[in-house]
Amino acid sequence: MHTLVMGVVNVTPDSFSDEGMWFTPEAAVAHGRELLEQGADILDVGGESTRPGAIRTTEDEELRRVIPVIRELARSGARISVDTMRAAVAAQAVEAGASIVNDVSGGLADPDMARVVAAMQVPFVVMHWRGHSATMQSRASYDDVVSDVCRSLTERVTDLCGQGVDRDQLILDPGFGFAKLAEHNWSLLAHLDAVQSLGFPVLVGTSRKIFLGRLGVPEGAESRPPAQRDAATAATTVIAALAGAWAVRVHDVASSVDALRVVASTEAAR
Ligand code: PMM
Repeated sequence: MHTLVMGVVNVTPDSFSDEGMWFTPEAAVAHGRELLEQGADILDVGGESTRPGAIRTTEDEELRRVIPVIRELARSGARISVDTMRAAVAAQAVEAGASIVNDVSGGLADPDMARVVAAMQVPFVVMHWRGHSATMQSRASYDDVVSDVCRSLTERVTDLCGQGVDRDQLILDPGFGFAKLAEHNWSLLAHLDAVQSLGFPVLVGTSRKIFLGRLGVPEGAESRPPAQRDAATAATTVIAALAGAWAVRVHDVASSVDALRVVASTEAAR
């Protein structure tokens, strides 16, 4: 089965990776349509920035940002995931047409999330998470990042299933950049097979993240700006696809769609 492309539609003024370029609902909808034309299989609509150090958005503001965008994009037939840590936002988003809930906290940030997701019976992305963005980088310490992340994800699965979520709803994500240093991100990328072996679909979200912005940059020099990290992102898409990932979450859809064409053509010639 080929890897899907989930295009990012951030309706935020401060997302690190696209600097709030799609902040108005009209701009976000137009951007979502453009990503669909470029070959996105899913659009991931989010209204709260999770960049390292970010302060939380209120629930009302999050709803105000994402619901009109989801409603409009769903009307044109797009498969939509909502990127939220709030159960109330997840519920209203699904009502407005989203069919996947993508929670970077894996149900930890909101005690109601598991119940709501269980009741709605939609796929639920459970990402490895160690606390909110304001403080997460102080928690980037692991004995062995690959086995620690796999163990935490397994614990989340047990907890969520205990709260009524069906195993078949779950998609796992190792959480690149969330309480992770560059070395942790590279280890996880190198050992995606360990995450795959947990037996769930895997989502990989490396797109434009800071560890890619450090590539080829001397120590002490500025990282490359996010928009100059797309070739590196496409390379991680190839690695994810070869490891059997269910989907990649990317900002620049066109380059990852092309990267996946390379993988498919090579596989077909074997
Ligand atoms: N990364 C971001 C936001 N949401 N969701 C999942 N499942 N996995 C991720 O890695 C992830 C995410 C942060 O990136 P952005 O600010 O560019 O959206």
